[in-house]
Amino acid sequence: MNAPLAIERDGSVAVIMLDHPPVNALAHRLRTALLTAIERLDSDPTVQAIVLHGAGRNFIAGADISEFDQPAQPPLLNELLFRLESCNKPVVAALHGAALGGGAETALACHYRAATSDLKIGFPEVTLGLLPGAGGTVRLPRLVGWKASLELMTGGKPIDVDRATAIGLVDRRIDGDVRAGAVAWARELVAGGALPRRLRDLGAPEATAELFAEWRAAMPATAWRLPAPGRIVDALEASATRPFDQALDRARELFEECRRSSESRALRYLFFAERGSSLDRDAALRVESAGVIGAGTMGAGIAISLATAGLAVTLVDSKPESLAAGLARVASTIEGSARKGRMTVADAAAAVARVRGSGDLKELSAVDLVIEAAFENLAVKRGLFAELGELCKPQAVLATNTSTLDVDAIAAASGRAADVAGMHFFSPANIMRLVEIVRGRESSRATLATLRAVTKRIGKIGVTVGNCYGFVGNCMLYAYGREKELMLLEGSTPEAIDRALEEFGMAMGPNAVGDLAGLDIGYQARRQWNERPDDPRFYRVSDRLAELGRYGQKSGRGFYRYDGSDRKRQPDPEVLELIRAEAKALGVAQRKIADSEIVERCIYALANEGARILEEGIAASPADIDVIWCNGYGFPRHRGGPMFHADTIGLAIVIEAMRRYEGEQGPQYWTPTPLLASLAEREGTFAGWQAGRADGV
Ligand code: T1G
Repeated sequence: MNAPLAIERDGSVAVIMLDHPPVNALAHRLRTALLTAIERLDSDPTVQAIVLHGAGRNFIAGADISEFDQPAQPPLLNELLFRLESCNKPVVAALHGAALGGGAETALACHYRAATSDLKIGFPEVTLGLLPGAGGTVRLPRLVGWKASLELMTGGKPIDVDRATAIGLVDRRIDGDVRAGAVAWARELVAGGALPRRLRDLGAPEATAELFAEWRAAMPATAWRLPAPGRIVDALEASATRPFDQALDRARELFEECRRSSESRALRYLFFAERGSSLDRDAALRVESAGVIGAGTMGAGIAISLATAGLAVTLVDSKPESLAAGLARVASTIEGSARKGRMTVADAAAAVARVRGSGDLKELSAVDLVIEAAFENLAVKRGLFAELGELCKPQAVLATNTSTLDVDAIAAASGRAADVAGMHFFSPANIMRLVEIVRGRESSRATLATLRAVTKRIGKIGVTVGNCYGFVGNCMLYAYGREKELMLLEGSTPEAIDRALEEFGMAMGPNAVGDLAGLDIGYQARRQWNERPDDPRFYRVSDRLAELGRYGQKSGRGFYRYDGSDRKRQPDPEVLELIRAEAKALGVAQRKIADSEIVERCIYALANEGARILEEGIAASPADIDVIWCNGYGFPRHRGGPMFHADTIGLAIVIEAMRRYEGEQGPQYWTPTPLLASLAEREGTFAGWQAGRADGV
């Protein structure tokens, strides 16, 4: 294993070049080597200044997140940064790429900070349920003040070099070779007799007594569901009211409280789960051009994602008016991103220019990748893939965006099934991060690796899943939705169910989601499902609403009314009457249903269905299921996903509740999946089961 850093001399300036792939995370071995290097250079009389720089694309991506579940090993980052800041000669941070979390705190412990244009500096700890625990809460306010510190740390979003320079976090922008620029600057500093500038020597800026109380009051209610945001404010407040070292001690205490929380464990679990299995880069084919078939909402969204990531895109639609509308949507959406500051105007113009329209499939003969997003009908898709199989070049990968149809049936029509797989985007495709990559029976390794690589390149999370009805996400959605539909008939209401699940942390309750997606869409899909349970109560209310033309937001009425100018959902007495009438017709007894039952039945139904999907090999791991539900269905990230959550509750407790519902509801839906039952029996967890499989146990 190579050394995690190297010392390079440039005359009287010594450069510490961190080299700890893939992102220079401050793992134990890097901290140890860095401490040794600092002590050596600080005591070397021939060294007049030190530059700290990172090899690769990043400065330092932060502490090593994987170390937080193990006992901390000295030197702790706090100690290391105290020693770095204590150097008796100027230390210049040469920043590029990511300088995040502990990486930003390391930059703060340096005396001077230079950065290139690709800098992304910030404090994302809050997204991991943590807080900056290595001095950031004490040093940062001394440099940029309280408001910027509160924004950066409770928001967690990195900033670029211009913003960092504007607030004083970066002293000097260097375009081009930041290492060389920093070395030249270090020489200037030495020549000018500049001394080390230590933030710990500065007093904390004045803070009004109300500042932190006002900040707390302004934080959204959802921020208080997590341990970190409030504790970040506490840590910063301690910096305003206590001497440096005591404030640092307080920050460490608060950090430890966060680190031990189940929310932080869940968020750190997801961080690695979302980076999943290896990208199999060696097998991936090169993709620089793509064709998208179908210029509707999904096709345009997919085209936007591809073009924004730098791919040349040919958007094909046989209807000129649909194509024109699709191209207009692509342009307006990308230009809108520039207006919102998400990309530069120049980048937006370049992305729009990368998308061209055509009415002729033959224009796709030379593209590297085709993504079909045509009408959700098997005959239509099979016809298209038969043509694509003929006209596309041999190395092209052919993907279908189907959400419910059999990928194998579509692949077979192409005559080259090895080149075909599913690429199930979630709507809106340019926003939602999740893509289910559906493995067909004959999908080759190259095809799957190529789709994984393209998904990563367009900034999304690709999860490879098996080919069954609804794949993983929508298959589990039926179990979740089934329970809420049954509880409507049993006496609950759309607003009670949505409120209970939103309080649990779901981004949106299932009835509101149905109204958003369109109740007609679900209605059509259920008609095509040949394994639909033989139960007249199954999605009875959703079906009745769709049959009445109450499709949801698009028709102004669904589970809710959307009359107001703000289009906010309003309870609708007519819906309650309809539900009661259906319940009466079905002979379903009415009762009051507690929030706890609503959450248990919907969430445990997910875990049980997830266990079945694992047993059948449709999902490769519980973590894949959790990534799908947290990125495609709004499952609360601080609970880790349905499988992680079930582990956290305890499978024995989950099974006990399921047995209770089995007694009340009957065995049709509540018989525990054998895997779940056996794990509960031996007090196991889904995570432990997966680890055992990984070890080949
Ligand atoms: N620790 C451990 N591994 C990390 C890591 C980290 N901080 N960051 C990335 N990796 C791994 C990742 O798992 C993947 O591994 C590979 O690097 C490439 O990652 C003390 C408490 C830097 C913007 O939250 O945001 O510091 O899959 O695919 O798209 O107070 O990684 O290859 O095996 O994301 O180019 C705070 C997290 C930590 C930053 C690069 N820092 N990382 O994006 O690559 S807490 C963060 C990122 C902390 C201090 C506090 C991104 C990136 P594998 P990738 P990328």
